[in-house]
Amino acid sequence: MPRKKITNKQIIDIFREIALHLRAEDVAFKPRAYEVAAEGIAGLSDELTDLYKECGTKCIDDIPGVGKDLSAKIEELLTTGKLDYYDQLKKKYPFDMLDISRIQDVGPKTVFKLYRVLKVKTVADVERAAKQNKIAAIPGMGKKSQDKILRGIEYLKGDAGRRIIHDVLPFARGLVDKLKEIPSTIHIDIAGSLRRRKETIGDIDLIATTSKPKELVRVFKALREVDQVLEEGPNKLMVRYVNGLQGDLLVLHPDEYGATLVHFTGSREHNILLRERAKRKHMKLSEHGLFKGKARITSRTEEQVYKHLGLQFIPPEIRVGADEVEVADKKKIPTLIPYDSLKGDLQVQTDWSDGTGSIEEMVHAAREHGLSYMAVTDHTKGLTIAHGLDEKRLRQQGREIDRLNKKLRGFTVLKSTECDVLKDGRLDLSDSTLKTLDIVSISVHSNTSMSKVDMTERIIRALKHPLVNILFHPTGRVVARRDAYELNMSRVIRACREYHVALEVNGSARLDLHEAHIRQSIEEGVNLVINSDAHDPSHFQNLEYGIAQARRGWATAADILNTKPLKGFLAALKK
Ligand code: DGT
Ligand code: CA
Ligand code: CA
Ligand code: ZN
Repeated sequence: MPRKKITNKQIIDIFREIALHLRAEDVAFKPRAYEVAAEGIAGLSDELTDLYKECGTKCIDDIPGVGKDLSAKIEELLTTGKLDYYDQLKKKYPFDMLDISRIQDVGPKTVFKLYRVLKVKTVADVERAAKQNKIAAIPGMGKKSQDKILRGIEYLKGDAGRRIIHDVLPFARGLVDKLKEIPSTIHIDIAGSLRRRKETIGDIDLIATTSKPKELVRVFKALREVDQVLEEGPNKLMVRYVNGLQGDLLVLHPDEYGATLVHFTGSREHNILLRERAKRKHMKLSEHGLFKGKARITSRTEEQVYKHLGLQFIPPEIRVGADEVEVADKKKIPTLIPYDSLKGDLQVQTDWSDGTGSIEEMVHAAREHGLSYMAVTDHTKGLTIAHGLDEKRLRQQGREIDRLNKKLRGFTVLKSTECDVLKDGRLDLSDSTLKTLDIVSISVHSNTSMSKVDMTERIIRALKHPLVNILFHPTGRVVARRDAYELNMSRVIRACREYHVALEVNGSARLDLHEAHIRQSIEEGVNLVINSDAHDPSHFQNLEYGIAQARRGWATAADILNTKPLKGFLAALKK
């Protein structure tokens, strides 16, 4: 009998914490399995307890990325409310591994060390220890690390409560789908930062119109995703969801839907620009509608609102309050790259290194995502933690890809690599090996705290290499977790143009390039690609976030090389 209902969020946190412990102990492969399963669960719109009630173990096995071993652990959590393995772990290591390791550059091993030496159990303990200069005194840490940790803690505080979009969008779509099923619902849309596809989301904003407001509110409150109603007004509800996020639901009149959707999509800064513009045209724009004097100007759709204001339609992703209104005034907003327009993915890891899927499994998943080509980019030997490939295994993999391509119809696997850029800018593989590949992609994974000048020189040296085609996750940042390394991006971008190297827009939790650099790259005429950085068959969904990121950087389909079919793509990539 279940002792208490366990939420998806709790299971996710337990798995993520276990993964960190396993990483601290250098256990191979297993940590990844826990992380992938946690991501799979994060993508569910239903609570596992409910799913389990409906269809038992089968529903658990259906979660993307969950294998046999972990499926049994999930079942244990669902039926008993706890996990013996985890409880043992916590008894032995009673500190907040998950929280402390959220501090930038504090890996699981450092957390262990801090606990062993200082007996710190929480982020607050770590902060106190740092302020008392105790971390600087630990051998191998020093004042620099201590300052970094303090900065990291500040960073965390600033971002508290926000979630990465990957964990929020699938959940919100689940809500929308359920509210759409009510026959009296006319519109139901995601608004706010989530509609703008920001990297992190503070709360989920939903707006709806309906012929039966009471019915909508009743159904919404009864959804199993809704944990608690925090506030209830005549047309507005504020709730807490089972995943810990807050959300607003607004129920509106259909005549002003366009104006209200504009308002609640934001951003605040964009809204201010629109309002100023309305004023100059002797109109008034608010959440209640668009008015000229006392007269309401019909604004059923957002398109109508922008049109009345004499503006070209502005896609939500670029409503940031910068120059978008000015550009829309001149009708110069480009057609942003459409979702679902990618034909290939140039960064896919497999079980040859730290991925969970075989090459064939990844091909299968890529096809299901509508792709017709994919590059296999396992890590190289420098990255021992990810079981990087040496020359011999890479050639062996090449032969397997040849065999596979002979079998495949309408799909091509490209031989590639995520070749590590060494500390001095040389590459981790020999030229003779790189020559056997279709595409050479490179990235930085180690020695990331170099000076800005050194890091820039290091990367530019690698870009100069005549065989290099793509620079992966160029700045090293991970959203809400890790800052970019010190880097002169303007110089990197110019070097990419000079040496004809494409920059990656990475759709995983990295979301690296930053949108400002995407825009800058496009202006400088640098080629871009959007990749999933998949480490599991379920990760091709990252492509959507990569596209969102590219749209936020004003990219059109023409700016993104992998919108082209294979032949055109390879021709454009070629030196
Ligand atoms: P978040 O939730 O922090 O990720 O960011 P948003 O943009 O979703 O912010 P939120 O949820 O507070 O409000 C949703 C939208 O509603 C926001 O983008 C613009 C609009 N809005 C809300 N409050 C205000 C306000 O006080 N002034 C203006 N101009 N707009 C507002
Ligand atoms: Ca919001
Ligand atoms: Ca809100
Ligand atoms: Zn990897």
